Amino acid sequence: MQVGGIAALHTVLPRVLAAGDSAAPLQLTPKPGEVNLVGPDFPATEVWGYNGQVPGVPIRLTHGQTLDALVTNGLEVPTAVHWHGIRLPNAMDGVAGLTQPPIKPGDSFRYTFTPPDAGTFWYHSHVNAYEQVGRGLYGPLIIEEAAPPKVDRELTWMIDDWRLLDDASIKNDFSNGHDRSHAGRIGNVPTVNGRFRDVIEVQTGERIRLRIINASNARNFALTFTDLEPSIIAIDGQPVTPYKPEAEIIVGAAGRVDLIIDMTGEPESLTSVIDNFYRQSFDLVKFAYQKAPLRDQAPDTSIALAQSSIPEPDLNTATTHNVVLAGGAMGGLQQAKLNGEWMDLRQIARQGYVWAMNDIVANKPTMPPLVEVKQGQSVRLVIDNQTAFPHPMHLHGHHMKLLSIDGNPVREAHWVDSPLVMPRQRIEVAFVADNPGDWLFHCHVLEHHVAGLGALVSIT
Ligand SMILES: [Cu+2]
Repeated sequence: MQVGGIAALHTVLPRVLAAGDSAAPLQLTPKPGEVNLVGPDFPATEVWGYNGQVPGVPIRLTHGQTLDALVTNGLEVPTAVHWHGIRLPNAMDGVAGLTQPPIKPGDSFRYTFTPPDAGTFWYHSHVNAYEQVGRGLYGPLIIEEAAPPKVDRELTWMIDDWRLLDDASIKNDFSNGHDRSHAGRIGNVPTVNGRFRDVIEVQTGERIRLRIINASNARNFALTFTDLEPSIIAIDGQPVTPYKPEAEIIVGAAGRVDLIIDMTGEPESLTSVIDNFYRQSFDLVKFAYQKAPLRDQAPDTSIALAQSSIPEPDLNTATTHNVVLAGGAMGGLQQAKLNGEWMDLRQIARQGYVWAMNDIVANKPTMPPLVEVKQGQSVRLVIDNQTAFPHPMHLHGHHMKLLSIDGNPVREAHWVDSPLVMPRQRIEVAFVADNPGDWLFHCHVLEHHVAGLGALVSIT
């Protein structure tokens, strides 16, 4: 293994600042492109990407800066952009058919908002997302803290997996019946920033901040860093008291984790980052240490982020809503309501749906709300996964405080926007419904969402 300079440019996403209050808007064009995902022995893969790249053009702002993006649709199908995890005005949320009309081919839509929180976020298509995200329409959205922890280097990893044929082309079987009713579209080529089995150069003694963003349609990750001991400093973009996890680091579909890693390996050694969420574990990526160490000992500066300013829910006055996730293969769902009519599962499945939330199958963006509250009300959701599959449950426009799992309080209640609810698990979250509008609440396994696992939270 030849280990050269420290550059490793392909893993350090270039810095692109969206225009603030002065210049022209950032031009964001979803369009076809070609990316070599698998490596030099394979042809490039035809993808859809923002400005033709995968991941899409990186957007970095400093906290308080306004995002101003002009999205011009360079595809032959309608699209829209959702800014995942940002507490933004409803009209900017990018859910076609709910918060805006779809952007037709050749048309433009201008998104402007000022993200209220620093952190690690992402943006992605929200029109036929199971196909558009699956073809590569996603990018990182980083809001920098005013005073971030001091590190030697910052890396952003957008992790994804692709279902590719032998010629490295994308298998065109989006949202097939099996994916809808089982674990979603799990691919055969996991990538980091659009590269399979990448090797990232590091230096002994180096301190790295690693922002991991899971852009997969369906794949969840459980990562170990072999002999390294990363500290988790943020989950879903929001700060947590730094801690070293005892087990794997779970990054569910759509989830994010920020880590501080002190590179403690020997010069010229290799360290694997291993996933073992599913039965077969694999090396996602490798670190390759350079010959020259950077320093002997890890720095002793603080790695904690400033606390978030999201309003705390009042659990004494919160309204409680039970949310039962049901359906899918081996789920035992007998019947549910589709278009307001009770039907048995066979009738529902004939129309392509297999999941229900509180017995209701989501089949269009506008539906009677699952939760309807006045602005400012504290809301507690008890999410009960009665299915045989994990579901990352994403609430738009808000962060929710994760309080308990199966009745046991979590070690530190923390903010989430896409908590992964494991099979037969029950989690409790709470939030202040302070952002008016109709917001999607849905499973971020994109095949599950299109097969009925979604609902609306309406705040007036
Ligand atoms: Cu799901």
